[in-house]
Amino acid sequence: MPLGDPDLTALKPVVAYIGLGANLGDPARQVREAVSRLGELPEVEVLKTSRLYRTPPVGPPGQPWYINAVVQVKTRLTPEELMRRLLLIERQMGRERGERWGPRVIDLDLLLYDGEVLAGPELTVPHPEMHRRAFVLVPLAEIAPQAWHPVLSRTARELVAELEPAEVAAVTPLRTGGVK
Ligand code: 5RW
Ligand code: CA
Ligand code: CA
Repeated sequence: MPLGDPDLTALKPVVAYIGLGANLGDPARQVREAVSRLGELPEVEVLKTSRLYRTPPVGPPGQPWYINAVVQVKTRLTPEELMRRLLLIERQMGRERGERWGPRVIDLDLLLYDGEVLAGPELTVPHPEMHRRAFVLVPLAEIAPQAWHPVLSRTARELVAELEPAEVAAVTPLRTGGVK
């Protein structure tokens, strides 16, 4: 690579976790579509995908329930560049920026990146809210109970255990496709 080229990639592939959420339009369809678009990125391999969960909204009252999921990916992108790709997918899928924590067609959050702690102007990793949110931690613990929060020094499973039981219980797998 010529000297001075911006290097958009980490040196070696790392594991990262991405949270997905939607509560406008056809939320389950949009979450599946976003997982598919993530996997189609040449620099991103989707290793694991959680089930889809129905979750009560956190934020301004009166919005519809969400569908949430978490994926584990392998990537050579830096966290900043990965975040840029997430925002691009959001925009391509019609996300409009409205009220903070308001309803959305799709939301992609970088939760964890290779055990790193980042606090920059455009990106904070781990995601600053993830450890309090059952809609993040329950699907994360489903696919990676040992995933490590490098600031709190806790696993995903331990963080779930520290939530209010009623908040965990409200996060329920979407029933889909089966007979009965
Ligand atoms: C807040 C995203 C905290 C991640 C936000 C966080 C939601 C939600 C929001 C979601 C449910 C942005 N996003 N409520 N409220 N699901 N149930 O995806 F960790 S606001
Ligand atoms: Ca790919
Ligand atoms: Ca977001």
